[in-house]
Amino acid sequence: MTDLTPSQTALIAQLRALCGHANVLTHADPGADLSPWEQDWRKRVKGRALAVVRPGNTQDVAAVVKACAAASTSIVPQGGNTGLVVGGVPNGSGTQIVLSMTRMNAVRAIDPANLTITVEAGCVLQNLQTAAENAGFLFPLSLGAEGSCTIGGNLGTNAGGTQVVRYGNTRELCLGLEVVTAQGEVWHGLTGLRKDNTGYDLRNLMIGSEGTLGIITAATMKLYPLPAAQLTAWAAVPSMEAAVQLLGLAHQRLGPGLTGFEVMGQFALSLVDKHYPQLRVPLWQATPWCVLLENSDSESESHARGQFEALLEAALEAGCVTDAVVAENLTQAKGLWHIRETITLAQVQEGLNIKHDISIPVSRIPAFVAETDALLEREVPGVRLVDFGHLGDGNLHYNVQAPEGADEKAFLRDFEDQVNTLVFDQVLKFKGSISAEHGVGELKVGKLPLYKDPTALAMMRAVKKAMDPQNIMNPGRVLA
Ligand code: FAD
Ligand code: 2HG
Ligand code: ZN
Repeated sequence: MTDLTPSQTALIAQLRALCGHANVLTHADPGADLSPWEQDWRKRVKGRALAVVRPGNTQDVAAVVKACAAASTSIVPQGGNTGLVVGGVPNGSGTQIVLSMTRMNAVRAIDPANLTITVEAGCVLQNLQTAAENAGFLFPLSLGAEGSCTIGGNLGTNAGGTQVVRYGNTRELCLGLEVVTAQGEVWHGLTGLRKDNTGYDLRNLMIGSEGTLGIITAATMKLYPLPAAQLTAWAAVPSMEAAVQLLGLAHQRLGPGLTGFEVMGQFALSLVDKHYPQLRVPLWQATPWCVLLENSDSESESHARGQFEALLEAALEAGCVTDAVVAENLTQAKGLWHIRETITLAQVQEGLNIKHDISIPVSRIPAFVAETDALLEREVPGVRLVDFGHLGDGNLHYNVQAPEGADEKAFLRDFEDQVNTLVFDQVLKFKGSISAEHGVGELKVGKLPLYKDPTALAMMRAVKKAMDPQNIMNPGRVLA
């Protein structure tokens, strides 16, 4: 620890006294490797932490925050470190604490009559889903990173995923929070109430704040009855207009049974086919777009199948579907969903890329895609578009891959800003948002003021100043 200041050395000693020596990791430790906490998932940024602190309970979190506040040391909360916008890793200064929440992973309570589950923030999403299922309930939040992301990170980013069309974002699934404030005080907000009009909605202020207002230590989340049947279909559609038409039909015919509606462009699926041929992607070669739909039914499998077949027949007749397969069983359904979830990994295999996680009113998505594709091809000849996402929510992952054979680092250096500006200007024109579900983090912090309503930004700054006047909570993320 020779290059630390005396006050940093004293802080680390204090944190070790609070959380236990083994739960405070530093670069000076023998054989230390802090890169799992310092490197972001996309390998866009590698920061350097003063220390990684792993508290075991809420009182420890509060004490750590008080100690850091007294030492004017900033804190980066971290869950599973699967975030895609560089929000959960430290900056390069070597002065920030990473507060890793993964030791706080207990399921505290399940209340079957209230349809709620209370968990600690470091609980891995998949473990939360399993705990709910073991108690006979559904916890519907579902995303590709569910094996390692935590509910604290899901709340921090207000994650979306593949069931939003029916159940909403993480925000809609949360009833109460326990939070440690930037002053190290504990807000006991685990109410589990569905109605509470006693003033400002602090819960919703914390959700989606990306660790910039405080630390979520536990949450009370909604549970739902397990569906009697869940059926999945994979459909080839001739155009984005046809995909939107199919969505309308699916809403009409399935009502609340429509629990998933994903669109996948041909190039996105070709990457899965190229890098994961064992997954056997269906129907992709003969069509520009495929759609993955899910029908959840509270009656029976045969009822769900009947509804699904009638929907697909109507869609074939209307010409918005050209071919389709319905999964015969759960294993086949999981296989189809696995293909969809593998697009992100296939894109990583193909090389560094530029991500745009955008939302546009569903009705305007076909025009957005046609116009923006043409503009990009004109500006960056040969550019490859990895276009897929949660069409049911008006959320596209409009990702941009370097032209075939191009040097990907040079591509990012030379084109990232230009491509972002082009796409975000289009998003503004179509009255959309530059972040639908991944958040702002550090990657979009410079762009936010250009695309967010100035009055909204001013209110956000006022909230941040009031709640974190020392600016120690994840500084430089969301707001510059
Ligand atoms: P981290 O990455 O550790 O942190 C994310 C942010 O939350 C950071 O700003 C961090 O400071 C803050 N944070 C973490 N814990 C807390 C806490 N306890 N209190 C306060 N702030 C906290 N996102 C979607 O919305 N939909 C998807 O479909 C989706 N799919 C994905 C697929 C893959 C393969 C990957 C790698 C990511 C995907 N994501 C998706 C990104 C998504 O944001 C994360 O997977 C998840 O929500 C982040 O959880 P985490 O625990 O990993 O958080
Ligand atoms: C998904 O929907 C995730 O799979 C990741 O949000 C999207 O890789 C992406 O751009
Ligand atoms: Zn997504």
